[in-house]
Amino acid sequence: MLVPTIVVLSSLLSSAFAGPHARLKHPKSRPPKTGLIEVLSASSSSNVAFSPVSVAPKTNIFISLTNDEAASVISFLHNQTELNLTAAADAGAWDNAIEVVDLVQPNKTDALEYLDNDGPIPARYAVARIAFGATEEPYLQDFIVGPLPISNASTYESLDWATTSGSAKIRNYNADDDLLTQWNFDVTATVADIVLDLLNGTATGSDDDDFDIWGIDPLWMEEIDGEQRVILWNTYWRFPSDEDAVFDGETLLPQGLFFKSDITGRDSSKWKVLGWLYGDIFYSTTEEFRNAWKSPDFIKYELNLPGEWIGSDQTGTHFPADNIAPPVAVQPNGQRFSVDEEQKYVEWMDFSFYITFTRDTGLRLFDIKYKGERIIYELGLQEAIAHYAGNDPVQSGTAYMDTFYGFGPYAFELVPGYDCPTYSHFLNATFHAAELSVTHRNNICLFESDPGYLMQRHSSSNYLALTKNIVFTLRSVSTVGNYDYSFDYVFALDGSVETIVRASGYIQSAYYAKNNDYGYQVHDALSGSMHDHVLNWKVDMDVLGTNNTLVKHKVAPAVVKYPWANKTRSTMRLERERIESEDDAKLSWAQNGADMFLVENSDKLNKYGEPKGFKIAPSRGGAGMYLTIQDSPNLLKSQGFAKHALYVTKQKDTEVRSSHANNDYDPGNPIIDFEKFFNSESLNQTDIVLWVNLGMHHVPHTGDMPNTVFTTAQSAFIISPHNYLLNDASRATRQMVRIDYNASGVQLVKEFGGKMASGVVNVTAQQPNFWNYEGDVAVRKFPYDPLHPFNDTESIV
Ligand SMILES: *[C@@H]1O[C@H](CO)[C@@H](O)[C@H](O)[C@H]1NC(C)=O
Ligand SMILES: *[C@@H]1O[C@H](CO)[C@@H](O)[C@H](O)[C@H]1NC(C)=O
Ligand SMILES: *[C@@H]1O[C@H](CO)[C@@H](O)[C@H](O)[C@H]1NC(C)=O
Ligand SMILES: *[C@@H]1O[C@H](CO)[C@@H](O)[C@H](O)[C@H]1NC(C)=O
Ligand SMILES: *[C@@H]1O[C@H](CO)[C@@H](O)[C@H](O)[C@H]1NC(C)=O
Ligand SMILES: *[C@@H]1O[C@H](CO)[C@@H](O)[C@H](O)[C@H]1NC(C)=O
Ligand SMILES: *[C@@H]1O[C@H](CO)[C@@H](O)[C@H](O)[C@H]1NC(C)=O
Ligand SMILES: *[C@@H]1O[C@H](CO)[C@@H](O)[C@H](O)[C@H]1NC(C)=O
Ligand SMILES: *[C@@H]1O[C@H](CO)[C@@H](O)[C@H](O)[C@H]1NC(C)=O
Ligand SMILES: *[C@@H]1O[C@H](CO)[C@@H](O)[C@H](O)[C@H]1NC(C)=O
Ligand SMILES: *[C@@H]1O[C@H](CO)[C@@H](O)[C@H](O)[C@H]1NC(C)=O
Ligand SMILES: *[C@@H]1O[C@H](CO)[C@@H](O)[C@H](O)[C@H]1NC(C)=O
Ligand SMILES: [Cu+2]
Repeated sequence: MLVPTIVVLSSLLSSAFAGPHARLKHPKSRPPKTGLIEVLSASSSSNVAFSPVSVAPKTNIFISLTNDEAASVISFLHNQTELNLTAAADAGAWDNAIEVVDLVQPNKTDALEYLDNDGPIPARYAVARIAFGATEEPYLQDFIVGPLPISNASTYESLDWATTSGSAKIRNYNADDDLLTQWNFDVTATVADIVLDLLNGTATGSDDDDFDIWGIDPLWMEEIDGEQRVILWNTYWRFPSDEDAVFDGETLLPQGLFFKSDITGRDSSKWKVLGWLYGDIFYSTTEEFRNAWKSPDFIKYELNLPGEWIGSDQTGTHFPADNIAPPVAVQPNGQRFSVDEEQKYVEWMDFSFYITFTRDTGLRLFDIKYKGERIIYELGLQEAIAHYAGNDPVQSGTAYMDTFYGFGPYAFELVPGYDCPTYSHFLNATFHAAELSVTHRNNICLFESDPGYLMQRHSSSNYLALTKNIVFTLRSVSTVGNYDYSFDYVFALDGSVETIVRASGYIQSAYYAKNNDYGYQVHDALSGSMHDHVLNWKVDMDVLGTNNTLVKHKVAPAVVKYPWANKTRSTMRLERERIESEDDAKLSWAQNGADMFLVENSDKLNKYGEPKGFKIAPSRGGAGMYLTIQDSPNLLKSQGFAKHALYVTKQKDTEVRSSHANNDYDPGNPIIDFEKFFNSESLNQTDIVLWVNLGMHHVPHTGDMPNTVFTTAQSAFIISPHNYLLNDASRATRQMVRIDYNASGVQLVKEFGGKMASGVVNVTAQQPNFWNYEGDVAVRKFPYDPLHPFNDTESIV
């Protein structure tokens, strides 16, 4: 294909002051050269056909376990008689069973040897998370299994070196789901008349129950009579009514009645009810509660009932002209990035990277290269906290650590035309849990788009120079229970990489009674329970090698005496500081954006003597980056990564993640306590890792009903070249135009070989077919029968 040539006009005399752009005080307008004829011909472009299929330069050593690998690990473990495993499909609370199998990412030194120095390919290892139920003291433990493929050389051992506690084991104080469900019904039965009177419904375990019963997460440990007891506060949630049944808005239907249980041990006959709460009044026995309820001055509160308000369908008078199709994006002349689907490797413009996917944290990126140089070794979510508050114990006691539930299992298929442009390139992802390998079809999308503003523009009375802004996005969305987290990694032509999280879905709300200090009333008997979201990312940057330093360049007020003035002057100046020790490495974004944080390689100077680096900065949201509650009684020692906006530590193969999916079982004795990463090590020109938080203080208001909207519920950070190149890298794009003009009109249109979209696009043919939505594919691993997958749209953790 020929690149279109440039419009050439015969030149006319120029006028320095003409047109609407003569607004500079002292315009330095140079007349265009007379007689100029500018032709950029097709020969200036390479006409080699672009291939949207690439071949990864190296095997993706980070790629998820294959189904066969997972199956062989599971088979291998079942052969270890001392583990006494039961097939997950048959396992109950008193059995040992494999919960999750995933890749142990290779150690960085081995990975770099392979990637950079033609070293050997690192051996693959799996982690198997096993629930040990066949004991009075149930626990979970991670084992490292390998090398893969399984051979006589393969072994398994506790994955202790990837912990800070020294042991990959954690106690499970809540192993008996079935007993707990029965317990809840039994407790409710003792007050069935009161529940019917106050809440107008029943919870007995039958199909026509009105209420679901659940409560705090994580469980509490409380010292009672000198003994550590396991405490659960529960509340009643109403099921959405039949007519609204498709909407799972149960978290909008808290009922305001709470009970406290001591559920210590595995014998539920020894469990106890420790009290009731209604209308902000605590009753320490069921009898006390009953007597109060019988008394004439007992105050009853309004019912929080389901209805149309729970649904998210279009409602009310629609907007004018809204029956007309809105604009759509198209990719008129084909895909401009390339993908190696098998290796999950992507190239776009100056960037390349590898993708992987895990059960705990979903999508992750490795070896992000820019202009052929690695800039980020690893970029991925670590943990997502949602910490609530309220006048009731369930809201006060809720602090989800969502990797416990996992981002992988809930990263469902995306909908073209809605989640991603119809022309997106979709990828599948697989995770292995409960001895199933589940493939989410089309749950990752890649697409280029025009963000709707230019990369660059300038104009004078003589010319305009305009550069298009085309960005490349990698997206996946995880619906963890009531919330939908959308994750974007956005690459830009100027060398920036932006990490964005957005939240939508149903809020978890609170009963309204006496709850005004913890949120707004958002429906008849409902309070939007205030909460903090903190999502932690590992950002292992490598700027021109692994020896890097985090520096803080302060935009600081100063009073300065200059030789050219007799009086001092109030001014500002640039103050450079180095973060040279882990002792100084718990950081926050300065007020008024006064601190610029840069990851630089102090040994690699540009030609002006400035170290080459990348800046890291918040780029969206900014309504909260760390927990308001700095000493959470729910999270205890598991919130170490969420107390500041960002952290920097020395890279260690033993410090792989800032959190662990099993910390939630016993947050006071976590497997990984991030605080323990800090031990005064030098951060001066060494391999450093940034741990960056995104989030928000979410105080839901009526605009969150029935679902939170992405527009305000978003947060992001951006990494961008800083004295790294000698100019703005986006100058390399051809998608720009210069228009020279004077009072006689346009004198020159200069283009650079970029094509305007051409041809006819049949947008009808691009309409998505929503009937193609298929859900997941699952393959049972034990016994393993890869030829008989089955469909399962239910999430499996
Ligand atoms: C505009 O520029 C052209 C080319 O230099 C020149 O011929 C023409 O006279 C100019 N017009 C005015 C109004 O200056
Ligand atoms: C486990 O044992 C079974 C039966 O002895 C054998 O067929 C299978 O190959 C073994 N699996 C592994 C991974 O060693
Ligand atoms: C093995 O597990 C079963 C339950 O699956 C249990 O009954 C049995 O006692 C366990 N055996 C040993 C030796 O722990
Ligand atoms: C594994 O060990 C068995 C028994 O010792 C032996 O027969 C077999 O050849 C070995 N396999 C490999 C791959 O070394
Ligand atoms: C209570 O429930 C009954 C049966 O479902 C229903 O008929 C009645 O309208 C409800 N009362 C209130 C106040 O909602
Ligand atoms: C995704 O999975 C489906 C179903 O297994 C398969 O047909 C399709 O080829 C896969 N797509 C990619 C890009 O791997
Ligand atoms: C990093 O710095 C250390 C000493 O500060 C030096 O020994 C090492 O060679 C450097 N590594 C690289 C890759 O430059
Ligand atoms: C400072 O003040 C003295 C006395 O008024 C004057 O001579 C001198 O020029 C001043 N210096 C500057 C830098 O303005
Ligand atoms: C990876 O690093 C850990 C911690 O240093 C070490 O215990 C482990 O053996 C290493 N793994 C491999 C495959 O070398
Ligand atoms: C930190 O590294 C820089 C650049 O290599 C060096 O100039 C400086 O002396 C180092 N600081 C310390 C405390 O070692
Ligand atoms: C556009 O596509 C639609 C749907 O595929 C098709 O029915 C229609 O004929 C196409 N129109 C043109 C002009 O090609
Ligand atoms: C999975 O679902 C597809 C589409 O509904 C259906 O054609 C296929 O038979 C199902 N496969 C199994 C094993 O149920
Ligand atoms: Cu929220």
